[in-house]
Amino acid sequence: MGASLLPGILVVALLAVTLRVFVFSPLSSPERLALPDVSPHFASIPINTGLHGTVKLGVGLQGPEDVCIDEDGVLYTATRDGWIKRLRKGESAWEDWVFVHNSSILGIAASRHGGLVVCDTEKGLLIVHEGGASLLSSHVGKSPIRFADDVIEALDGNIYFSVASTKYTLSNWFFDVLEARPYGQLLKYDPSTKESTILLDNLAFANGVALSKDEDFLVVCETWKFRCIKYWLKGEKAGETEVFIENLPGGPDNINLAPDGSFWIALLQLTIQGREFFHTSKVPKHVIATFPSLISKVTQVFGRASVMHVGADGNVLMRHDDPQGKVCRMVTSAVEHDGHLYLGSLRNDFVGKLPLV
Ligand SMILES: [Ca+2]
Ligand SMILES: [Ca+2]
Repeated sequence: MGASLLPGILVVALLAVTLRVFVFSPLSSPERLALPDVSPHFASIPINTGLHGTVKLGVGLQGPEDVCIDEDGVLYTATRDGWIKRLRKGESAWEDWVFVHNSSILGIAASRHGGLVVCDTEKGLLIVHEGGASLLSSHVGKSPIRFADDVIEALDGNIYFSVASTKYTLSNWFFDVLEARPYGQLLKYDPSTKESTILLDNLAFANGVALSKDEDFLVVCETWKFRCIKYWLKGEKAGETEVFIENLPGGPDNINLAPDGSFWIALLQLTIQGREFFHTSKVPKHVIATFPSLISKVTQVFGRASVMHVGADGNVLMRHDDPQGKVCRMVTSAVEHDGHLYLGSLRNDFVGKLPLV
């Protein structure tokens, strides 16, 4: 009797799961994701354990996604508890600097006029000074700015920032990767008009933004296209785009200019070898989006950490990895300063400091 009931129960359970997946999946018509070719360019620079030499600056920080350093060498990060924290030169303890409001802060950049420009994934673009935070830009046209991700200020005062997704939010960002439809934007805030405008639309999860040393171009990362785009600001090609680097061995998160004009790009591991079908087939995408606890089972996005050092010409110079996430997990930002790399992460409880030798 019991044995004869079993197939029926299994069929009902299977139907219930199928129904749940297709009725409750938050994705609309996901696309198959084109995974990067394993380029010989990267094969010549093998995965290593270079990030194992990372020293932890402070523990107990909640997901310090981005880091930046001001003219005086003060290190800043924004943590999930709503604080912008800072670490002065020679000190060992992080100071609560300005309370913003909640866990929604991502990219930060030092402003030449003092303070920081800050991406708030719920409110838009903020300026943060000693006295507190105020809103610089909340709308582009009539649309509210949501999921601002990374920001950089140019010498002329213009502020460039990315919107990762106009559809999804920080808490369900991986749905944007699974849906694989481009909802990202590159925006420009002009302080003379106090308005934001769209420079580039239909980007694949627009993430890190960095200016070149001469500010003649900027680079914006497209996380799930495994590439970064160059957007010309000056010269004959002003307003045009071209590929800066592609087929990256991970999804680029934040990008930062190094003192010598090269760039550091933090990479997210969006796949696990052998489980690529979760990105290339449509049904598994709906399954993961319905049961998000599966994300860590089919990606190493929260585990392995990688940063790439790339020249101003887009050629790879070096990489540093923590393949098992032993010391650093999910590094989201790498900033070079004074012979060291400072590492932010949504998953670590410290900012990393890696000597560059
Ligand atoms: Ca930044
Ligand atoms: Ca980011």
